[in-house]
Amino acid sequence: MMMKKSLIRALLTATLISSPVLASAQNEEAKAVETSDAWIRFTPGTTPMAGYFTLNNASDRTITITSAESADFGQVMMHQTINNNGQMSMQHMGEGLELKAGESLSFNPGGMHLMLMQRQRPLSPGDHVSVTLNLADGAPISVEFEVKPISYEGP
Ligand SMILES: [Cu+2]
Repeated sequence: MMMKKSLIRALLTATLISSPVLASAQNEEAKAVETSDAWIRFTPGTTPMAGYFTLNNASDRTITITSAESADFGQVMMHQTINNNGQMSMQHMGEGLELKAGESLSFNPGGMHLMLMQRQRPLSPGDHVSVTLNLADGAPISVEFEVKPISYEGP
């Protein structure tokens, strides 16, 4: 009986420790911002790659993403694809991306994307890349991306 109880307690503790909610409990802002469907479209060689994901601000206040960075890339920028009469170009999004309370935002092919430049190690489809989103007010948010084949169209 005693052994059973302690086993259950150990299992409960293990579950709690691995919970992402508790892991970010020290950081209310990160806890309230959810990211999902994070993927990177693979490109060969040293060509920059684009990263896509969805952000959901479940908190009760506006957050501002000021920049993004990754140990696997020399530079990460937030870009917006612009379609000017069929002429596609990209624009740096500047100093801050604001997300109001309760708002969701998707980075998608043809729209906003993370421009991942100067890769620091060889990457292949199936690899995982961690990107940090820096906030104007609050601790940074870490997002795990999966590298997908060139032909991948999105989740
Ligand atoms: Cu770009």
